[in-house]
Amino acid sequence: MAKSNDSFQPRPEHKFTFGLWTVGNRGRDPFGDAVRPQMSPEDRVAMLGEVGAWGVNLHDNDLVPIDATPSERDRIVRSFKKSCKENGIVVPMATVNLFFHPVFRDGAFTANDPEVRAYALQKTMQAMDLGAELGAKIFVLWGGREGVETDACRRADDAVKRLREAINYLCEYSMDQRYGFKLALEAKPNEPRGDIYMPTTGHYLALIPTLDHPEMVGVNPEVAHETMAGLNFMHGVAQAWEAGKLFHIDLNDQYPGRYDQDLRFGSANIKSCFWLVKFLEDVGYQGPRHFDAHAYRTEDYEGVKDFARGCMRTYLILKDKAARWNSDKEIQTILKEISADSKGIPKGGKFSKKGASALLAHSFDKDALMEKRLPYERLDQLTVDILLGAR
Ligand code: GLT
Ligand code: MN
Ligand code: MN
Repeated sequence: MAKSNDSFQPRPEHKFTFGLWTVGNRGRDPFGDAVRPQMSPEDRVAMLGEVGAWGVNLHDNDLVPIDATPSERDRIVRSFKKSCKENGIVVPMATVNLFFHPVFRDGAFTANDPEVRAYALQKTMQAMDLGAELGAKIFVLWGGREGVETDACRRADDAVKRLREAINYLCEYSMDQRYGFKLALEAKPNEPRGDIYMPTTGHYLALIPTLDHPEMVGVNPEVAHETMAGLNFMHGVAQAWEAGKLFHIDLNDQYPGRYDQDLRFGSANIKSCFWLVKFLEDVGYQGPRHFDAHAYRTEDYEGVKDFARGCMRTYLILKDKAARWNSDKEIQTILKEISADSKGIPKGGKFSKKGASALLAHSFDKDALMEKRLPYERLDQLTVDILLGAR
């Protein structure tokens, strides 16, 4: 119920995480150069500690440059671990960058050149080594370059087969090394490719049961990506949750029909973000709340802190609103009424011959059914009242 503003302070149990690439984002876009200076990974970790985050996630090359020697790598990792420890920051998730280097111009696991595919596997295994060393248990795969501008380049079902083969391989590697990773697959419909394979979370949910180790693999849905596809994000999340596949989540915000904006959580569609937070809290999602977003290009690093604090604060405000919604008497009464049971009517449920005969024999009073009110206007307005602080 009504809580003091202190309840909007992030605490470790909220499991708020940020990508190293998010707070370190320098504001480069396809048309303009960086607006913020480079910040070391150690300083980014210190910033996350300062704003009250619980953890940091990273791609291999957010930390270790792609051409680092083994001894450079070890030195970098040592220093990073030290700064995580000093700032009380954990690393729950790691991932691999298979999109930045030009070698991935035709994709990584789905590229036509078998040598590129092999390099992508090697790079991912090394990123898994790095993640495991930092204590990560979730490994995200976002196939940003796995797509096409022209479908002349390959058969789309061959791409699916190549992707499956790569994921199977990586599951075996994780088991062989006893890393205990759960793989979380992240969908996106387009950008940077014209079309990306596995454009939505639903596509990945359909791929997973066809893998050799489906129990190891789930999804990492991102608000912005499903919104770009014009979908109801929470519905996708709910389906993933119901299937036991919500291994991770990328929170941010996005206006539909635009480039991938990765806006501060809750800055564009408060109402959809509310339903999302309410869903996650209602079902008791225990994974990290990861913000894959970045500050406006107009900000300096003080503004990046405002951005990071804002993501967490909005989540906690919406969590509080969800608790108010759940304990609102009028809302609860409406909810009870709209799904009230009419006694003595045969139902569907689990099939039985007897039940089916009873159902077939029953005569339904459609007019009476139409008399039952469905006051969704009122229900929605009550939601809006709560969100706008009028209730
Ligand atoms: C990149 C992308 C994100 C992915 C990251 C993981 S990298 O920033 O836009 O959506 O989650 O590879
Ligand atoms: Mn993401
Ligand atoms: Mn994004």
